[in-house]
Amino acid sequence: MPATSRQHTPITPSRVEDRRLITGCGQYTHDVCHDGMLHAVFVRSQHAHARLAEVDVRAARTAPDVRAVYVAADLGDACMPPINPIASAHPAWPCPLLAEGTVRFVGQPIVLVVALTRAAAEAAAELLAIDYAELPTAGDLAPGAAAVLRFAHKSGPPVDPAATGSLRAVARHRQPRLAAAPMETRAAVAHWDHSGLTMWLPTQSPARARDDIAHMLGLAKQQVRVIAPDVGGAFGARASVNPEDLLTAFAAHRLGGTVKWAASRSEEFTSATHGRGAFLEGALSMDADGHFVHLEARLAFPLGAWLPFSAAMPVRNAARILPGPYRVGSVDIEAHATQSNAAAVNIYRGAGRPEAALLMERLVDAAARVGGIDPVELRRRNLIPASAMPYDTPTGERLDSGDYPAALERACERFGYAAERAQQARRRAAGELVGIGLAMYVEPCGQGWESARVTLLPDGTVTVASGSAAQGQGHQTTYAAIVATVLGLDPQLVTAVHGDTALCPDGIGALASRSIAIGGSAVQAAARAAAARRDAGEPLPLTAESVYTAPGEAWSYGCVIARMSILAETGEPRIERMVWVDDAGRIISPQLAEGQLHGGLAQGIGQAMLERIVYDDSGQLLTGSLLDYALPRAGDMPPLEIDSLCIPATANALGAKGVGEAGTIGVPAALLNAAIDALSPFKVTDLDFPLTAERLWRTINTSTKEPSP
Ligand code: SMO
Repeated sequence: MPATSRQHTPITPSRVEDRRLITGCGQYTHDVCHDGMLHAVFVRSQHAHARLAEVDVRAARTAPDVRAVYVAADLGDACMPPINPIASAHPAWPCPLLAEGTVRFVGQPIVLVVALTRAAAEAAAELLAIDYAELPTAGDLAPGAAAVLRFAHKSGPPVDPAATGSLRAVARHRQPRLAAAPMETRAAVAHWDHSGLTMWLPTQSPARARDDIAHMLGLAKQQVRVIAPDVGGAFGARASVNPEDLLTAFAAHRLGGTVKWAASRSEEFTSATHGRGAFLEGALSMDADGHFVHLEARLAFPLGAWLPFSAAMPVRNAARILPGPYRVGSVDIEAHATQSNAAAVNIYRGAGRPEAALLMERLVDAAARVGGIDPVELRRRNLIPASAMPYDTPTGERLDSGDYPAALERACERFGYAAERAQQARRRAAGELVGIGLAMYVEPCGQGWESARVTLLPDGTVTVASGSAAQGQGHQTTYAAIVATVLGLDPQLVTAVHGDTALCPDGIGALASRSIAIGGSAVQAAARAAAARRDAGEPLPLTAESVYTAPGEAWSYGCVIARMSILAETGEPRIERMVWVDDAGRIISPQLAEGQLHGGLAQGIGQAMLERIVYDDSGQLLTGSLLDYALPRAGDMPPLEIDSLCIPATANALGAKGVGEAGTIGVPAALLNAAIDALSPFKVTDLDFPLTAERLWRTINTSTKEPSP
C-alpha cells in the first residue's frame, strides 16, 4: 500500500458497497445463472489476415447437445453499431459481427456455437473445419496505411526557427498497446421471453448498450432491458459493445431462451479492446526568454481491425488537449489513426490524455535541456496563470478553472525540490544513476448530459436512481452523500440505484471521468427539485427527475514529481519517491477521490514500467496470458505523498472535476522524465515504454557516458 501523508478525518459514511464486495457477496454477470440456460462459445481466427477458404460447420451442428451454430451468413442484417458520431471515420474494412470471407485479426469471432453446456459447445467447436488462405499482415502504424480518422489543429502564423533565432527541442515516444485487464473478464447473459430481451452485461454504458441491442434486433428500446450488475473493473474497455455481446443477444432472441457467454482470460487478451499504442513526435520552439513560441506535433494511433463506438476518442483527445497547461504562441498539430491486423484499440483509462501529457512534458524537459533552464523554472515561465482562467486554448478548448502555477509550487515545496536536486548531484558524483522527473497534466472531463431521479418515500427514506452506472468507483456512496447534503438527511437513509435501464433514467454512462461532475450534478439537481416540492408541502411519495447538461468541460490538472534510481549493472529501476498535487475541484468523498488517484497511479505505473501487448510480425499475439503480460502489484507501488488543491470547477453545477484518470496521465509522464533524467549522463533523450530493466540496461550499454559535469 502506498504511504499517504495526508490524514483524513474518518469519512461518514465510508463506502457502503464495500462489505458486500469484499466478503464475496457481489453479483457479477459471471454469477448470473438460469435453469436451462444455454452456453455460447466462439470459434476465433487463428490468423491475423486470411481469406476464409472454407468454414465447415456440418459436424458441429449435429454434435450432442448443440442447439445452434451460427456463421456470418446466418446473421441477416445484424451488424455492429456505427461509431460515435463526434468523429467521421472512413474504415477501410467492414466491421462484421462474425468474420465474413476474410479474417482480420487473431481472435476474431468466426463461428458461434450454442449448446446445453459449455463443455458441449467447446466439444462441438473442435469439430469445425476452417480452411484459411493466408494474406499479408499489416502491423500497427504500418507505413502507408490509410488514415481512417484525422484531427488537426493549426493556429497562428507558422514559425521559422532559423528566422526567429528561437531554440527548438524535439521529442519522440512510442507506447506499446496495453490490455485494460479488468479482474472480471467479459461476459453476457441474454434472456428472451417474447415480451422482450433482458441482458446482463458488465457495461459502463447500460443505456447505450440497450439502444445498440434494440437496433440490432429490430426491437423498440422499451423491449430491451440492460442490467449492469456488479462490474469487476472497466477502465474504458467496458464502454462500447463488443461483437460477442451482441451475438449473445442475437442467439437468445433467435433461440427463445437464455444464453450465456463468459470470456476466458485468453479471449480477453486476444479479442477485448486494447488501449494506447501511439507514436508521438513533436518539436517545441521557444524564444530567448524561454517562452514557448510554437508547438509542432505529429501523433499516430493504431485502431486495430475494427472500430468500437469510442475508437476515435484517444486520437481526438490527444490532439485537442495539446499543449496542455501551457501558453504556446501557435500550434500545428496533426493526429491520425490507422487500421491494422490486430485487436481493436479503444478508450482505456486516460484515452488520449496520457499521450498529450507524455509528448508535451517530454518536450518541455527537452527544451529545458536545450535552453539550459531548470525544468521547474521553465514550466513556471510558461504555465497558464490562474488570472487567465477561463482560458481558450489554440485547439479551441476552454480550460474552465484552476491554478496551475500553484500546483507546481505546492508540489515542489512538498518534494523539497532544491534539496532533492542537491542530493541528486551528490549521488551522481558518487556514480549513481538518479533522476528527478516532473510532469504537469490536464484531465478534461464531463461533456454533455446525465440524468437522475430522486424519490422521497413516506417512511423517510429516499432513493436516487442515476443513468451513470458504477464499476467499483463507489457511486452509491457518493450519490447518497450528495442527496443527503441537499435534503439535510443522514446518508444512510438514501439508497442509490444504478446500472439497470428499467430502474434508472437514461444516461451516457460512467466514462471519461464524468460521473461525479455530470452525473453528480444531475443528482444534485434532482435532489434540489425534490426538496423544493417537499418544502412546499407536497405529500409523499414524490419523485423528481432531472436531466443535467454541463455548460462546459471541467479540466482537472496537477503536478507529479518522481525520483527514480536505476542500477547501472542491471538496469533495474526503482521509484524511490513520488509527490503528487491534484485538483479535482469540489470533492464529495476524499476517501473515494484518493482511491481513484491510487488506482490510476497503479495503472500509470503499469503503463510506464511493466505492461506491453506484443504481436509478432505475422500478427500472432505473444502476450496472451497473465504469465506474459506484467500487471502492477502492490509491491510496485512507490512511497507516495498526495496533496489536493480543490478549486471548484466552473463548468458544472457541482464544481467537481475528473479524478479517475489522473494517475494514468501525469504519472507515466513524470516517470518517463525521471528515467531520462537519470540516464542524462549517457545523453539519452528518448525512451519508449515500458521502462523495463532490460530496456534501461540496453540503453545504458549502447550509449556513451559523458564526463560528469
Ligand atoms: S477510458 Mo474511460 O472509461 O472513458
